[in-house]
Parts: sequence; structure tokens; C-alpha cells
Amino acid sequence: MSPQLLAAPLPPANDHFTNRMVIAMPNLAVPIVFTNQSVGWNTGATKEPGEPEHAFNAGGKSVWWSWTAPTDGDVRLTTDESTFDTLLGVYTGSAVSQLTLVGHNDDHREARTSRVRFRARAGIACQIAVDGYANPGTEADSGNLKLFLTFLGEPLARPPNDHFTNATAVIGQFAAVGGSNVNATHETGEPDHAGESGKTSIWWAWTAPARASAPASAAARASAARVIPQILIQIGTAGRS
Ligand SMILES: [Ca+2]
Ligand SMILES: [Ca+2]
Repeated sequence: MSPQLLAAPLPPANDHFTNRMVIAMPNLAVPIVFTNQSVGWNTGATKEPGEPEHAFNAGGKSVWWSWTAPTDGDVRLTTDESTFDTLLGVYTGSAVSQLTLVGHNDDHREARTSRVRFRARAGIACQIAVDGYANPGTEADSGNLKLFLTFLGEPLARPPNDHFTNATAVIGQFAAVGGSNVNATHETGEPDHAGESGKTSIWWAWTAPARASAPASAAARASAARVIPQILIQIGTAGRS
């Protein structure tokens, strides 16, 4: 049998930032709801000089897309259903070495795919990188990828207690509350909750009653000791939607 030469895989067409694929927007009525699925691969892709590390990982096999929001609105990007351990980065800017981070993520599921939520501004191009996770000293992971984009344009109905300053007051020693975090947002400077970057938090504020009878049991007294005035209780998604 004659020896066969195995050719290295050709880099994908959108390997370099300057060759990023544009996700086209059709003309849609306001408020705009838009979904898009892009497919591709990063096998044979490279990392360019000055390119940032996506989601704090060295990566090494990035491919690029560009998408411009027609109005302000909410964006959700995922690499779910990709066949490898992805990194996802979203930026603004026009040079690979001078990008401003919008959001990035390594894993949001056990499958090691990625998800980023962010607020888009009308007419501002979002530069989207999908890379493969690289363990130290190893090549970046690679394979076939899917990039899902969901855009909900303004005007959007927000929960009344979306913002910290609009926390809904909870009254009384015993209370049960409900609400919805659909279309809720993550404010500038807001921390991650329980280690998750859910991005869709809503807020309540509860003040412990000034006078309360002493709990009878030791366990109840210990619980009461942890109650301090002006505790702000929040709930938000854990990023599993
Ligand atoms: Ca690249
Ligand atoms: Ca990952």
C-alpha cells in the first residue's frame, strides 16, 4: 500500500478577525424579535497577534462573526450543540488588538459550551469570537460549532423590581413573595449571585421587625441572630435557560 499524505485541515474562512462573517439582519417590524443560527468549525483556525484571551483562557483556534443590532435590545448568544469545549467572547471595536469586552463565558453547561447575555446598542457592531478551550501545554479544543443568537429589541417590558433601587418591599415577620425575571437585566457593577452570572436578577428588600419575641429554641435563636436590618434578598436565574 502506498503511503498517503494527510493534509492539515484548511483554516475556516472566518479564522481572522478581518474576515469575520457578518450575521445579516432582515428588515423586521419594531419591536424586533430575531433569531439566527450560524454553523462552522474551528479546526485548523489560529490565534492572531494581539488577540485577547477569550473567557480568560489561552485558546488558540478562534473564528469570528460580526452582528449589528438594529435597535437597542437584549441579546443571548450560545454555542450549545457544538462538538467541542468552547470559549465565547463578545467585543466592540474594529481591530483585533484593540477590542473592548462586552461579555465572555467558558462553560455554562456540563457540555462545556458557552453563553453570553448582553445589552446591545443600535448601530454598534458586536464582534463575536468562538475559540476552543486549551489546557496548559495543549492545543485548543476544536470541532464543529453552532452559534445561536437571539435578539429582543426595545421596547421591552421589564419587571418593576428589575433594578436594585426599585426593590419591592417585603413587609412583616412572615411573608411569601413572587415575581418574574423575564426580560430582567444585570446592572453595571452588580455582582454575580451564588457564583453564577445569570444576568436576569430582580430584587426585594425586607427589613427585620424592630421588636420580635425571643425564639424559644436554640436553633431559632441562632437563626434570628443572623437577621440584620435592611437585608436585601435577590433572586435571579442561574444561567440554565
Ligand atoms: Ca482566529
Ligand atoms: Ca467551555
